[in-house]
Amino acid sequence: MTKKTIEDWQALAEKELKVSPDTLTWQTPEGIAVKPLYTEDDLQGVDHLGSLPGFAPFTRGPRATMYAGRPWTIRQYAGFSTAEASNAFYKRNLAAGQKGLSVAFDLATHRGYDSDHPRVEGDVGKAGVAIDSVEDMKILFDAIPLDQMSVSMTMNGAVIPILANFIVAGEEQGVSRDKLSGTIQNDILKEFMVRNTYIYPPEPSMRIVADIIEYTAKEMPKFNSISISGYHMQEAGATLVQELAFTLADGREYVRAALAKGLDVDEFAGRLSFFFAIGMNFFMEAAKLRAARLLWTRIMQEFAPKKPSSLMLRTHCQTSGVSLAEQDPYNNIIRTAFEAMSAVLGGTQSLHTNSFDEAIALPTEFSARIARNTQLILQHETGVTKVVDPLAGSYYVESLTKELADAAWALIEEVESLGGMTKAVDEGLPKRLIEEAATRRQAAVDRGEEVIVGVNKYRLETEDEIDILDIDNTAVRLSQIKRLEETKRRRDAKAVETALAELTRVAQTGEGNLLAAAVEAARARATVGEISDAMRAVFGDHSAEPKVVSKVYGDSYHDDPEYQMIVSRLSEFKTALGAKPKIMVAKLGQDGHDRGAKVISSAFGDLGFEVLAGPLFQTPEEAADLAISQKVHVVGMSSLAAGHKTLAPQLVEALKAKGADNIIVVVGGVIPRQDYQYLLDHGVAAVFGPGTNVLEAARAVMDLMQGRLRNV
Ligand code: MLC
Ligand code: 5AD
Repeated sequence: MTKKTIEDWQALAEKELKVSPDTLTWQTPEGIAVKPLYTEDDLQGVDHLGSLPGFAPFTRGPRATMYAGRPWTIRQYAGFSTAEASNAFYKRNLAAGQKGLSVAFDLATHRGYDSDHPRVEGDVGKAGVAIDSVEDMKILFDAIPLDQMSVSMTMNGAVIPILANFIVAGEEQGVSRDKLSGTIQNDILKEFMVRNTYIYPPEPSMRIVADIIEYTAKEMPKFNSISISGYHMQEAGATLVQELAFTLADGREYVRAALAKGLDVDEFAGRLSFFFAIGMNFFMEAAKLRAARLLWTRIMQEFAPKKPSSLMLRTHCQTSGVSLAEQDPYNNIIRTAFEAMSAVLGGTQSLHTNSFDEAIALPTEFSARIARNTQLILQHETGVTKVVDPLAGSYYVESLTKELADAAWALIEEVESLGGMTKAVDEGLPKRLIEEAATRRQAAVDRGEEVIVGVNKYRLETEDEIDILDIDNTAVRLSQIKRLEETKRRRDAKAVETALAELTRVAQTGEGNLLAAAVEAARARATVGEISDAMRAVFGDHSAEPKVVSKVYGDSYHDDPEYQMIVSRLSEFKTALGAKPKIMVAKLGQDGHDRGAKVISSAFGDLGFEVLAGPLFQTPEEAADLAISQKVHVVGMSSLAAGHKTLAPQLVEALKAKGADNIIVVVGGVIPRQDYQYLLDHGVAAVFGPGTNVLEAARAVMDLMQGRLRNV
């Protein structure tokens, strides 16, 4: 048989298709052209081929034997309500096959507020567990031996008091800090870009990161000092190239900050760790992890480390939350299983699989079981653990690995030309690029160009309700306040005062280590809020000016008649109102997840609304004042952290009390159907759940405005 050439294939394909096979090329959001066929020609110029797992540049994995030697850690992120409830949940999960812990804290804790603070009434115990002091931390790990169990803690804002509490909880369990194993997220740059649970401005925040790297390098050899995270970038809408580039550029910035403290690169580099999201682009996600390891080695070589482990990227992965839908929610089990398989083929060290009720609420016992079992089945039944890096040598995956690495490297160089990631974040480059990508994607989904089964295609006529976890936020708050009071009563007030004064001094002078000082304060039972405030006194609070991208959503629609109809209806409104219809998009409480708010602001702006993007972290009272002073017609409250049942009625009441009940309140975001009627009964005019098409939301808001106009 004569060997066929690519031209032969082209000709045959054209005969099959009746058009050129080039028409099958898929332009991904990354700007990568994925062809229908890859051959050995595509391996030309791929120079990482031939490397072996366990050796630099680690494309094939950081360990020589990978899962054949030891499977990845099944590490489910969880936390809700009180320390008692979360501790019991952890123990049940560990008994059922989970291998590592991963703590989700509530937003009050994230932002350095104790549970009795008036700004956090809607947030306590909602999106994670409430921790106010060592007393709570000890309960959280009760009967969980901290010398054996590795614990990840997702904490960035209040990272100093939380890590200090963990160290003291270990101590009081009889485990000295050198024996503690685990990871602290401690990645503040991405908070300024996308996740928004920062407290202090960038400069002191970077000192905090470096102090933690220093302290753990010297005192906690088994503890990973940071989890440099791209996950939240993808959740916020970033393309995979953006996620890859900005995460690695963040990593480089942290290395520089640690070196500036006088550390030797080999003292800390082996304990830097990473965290990526794994979405639905199956092969590209696996290739992304391979490319990440390749590029990290390249970046670290600049710092000339001597230990091979200093060049090695180890990572946790979580399946994508944003890829999951509220509609037909059992589809999410299938999505998560594919994403998990992709993370594993990419060589992750640790994995969280999301629960199918993700788009609606926190996991229930049942949905958490399915999520965990997805990993157990992968590990025990599919055979994927038996062979190291099974995708190696695939024409497509190898070439994609290189393409992703090249594209990300170009973006990393762009960041470098701005002076590094802190500067780029200051200038807003990553945030802007990510928000543009998010808005473009929303338009693609709304237009049905990107198919989501059960949402914009094959949608069910009627949806069955599913059981969800609902947390009695008031009960949690009251029990937290009770323990806070007890702790304060029992402690030596003088010792607390002295320790907090010392922490403030360390913050002020730049001498000494913030974490070391906070450990003393935590031991004396200073609270998370007090320790945060002792630094707030010097560092101040960070506040960000919300900026909204424009013309991205609108441009995707060009001259689409449906879109134009809304635009012209809005301009008729303008004539009737004597002003542009004005909407304020509000974020209340400590919920910093603002992708939805940003996308809505941007798209509504393009349609012709005047949009006021409210600042993050407002109280209902503050939002009402702003809405009234800015003369808005509508307030759209975006809620993703489960505070809606407390905060939306308070907003309605605040407007009413100020004589502004003519302002329409609508609520959008992660709102379970079970809560719609409650919100409507409390004065909310409409609720837009996950998966709402933006044009439909705009039409609904206009209908509401029209109704009010008629009533005037
Ligand atoms: C591993 N080991 C092996 C081996 N593979 N030994 C022999 N043969 C093999 N094949 C050893 C390792 O060297 C290590 O020991 C030990 O086994 C554990 O393996 P690991 O690969 O390091 O896994 P793990 O301990 O699970 O650590 C993974 C990690 C870490 C490095 C990625 O940082 C981590 O657990 N991250 C989790 C982060 C997380 O859960 N984040 C949640 C974010 S949720 P040794 O001694 O070398 O350590 C979020 C959402 C939100 O952020 O709220 O926004
Ligand atoms: N418990 C379990 N999972 C959580 N997530 C966030 N908070 C919790 C929690 N308390 C997950 C969701 C979300 C991602 C950021 O982390 O999957 O999308």
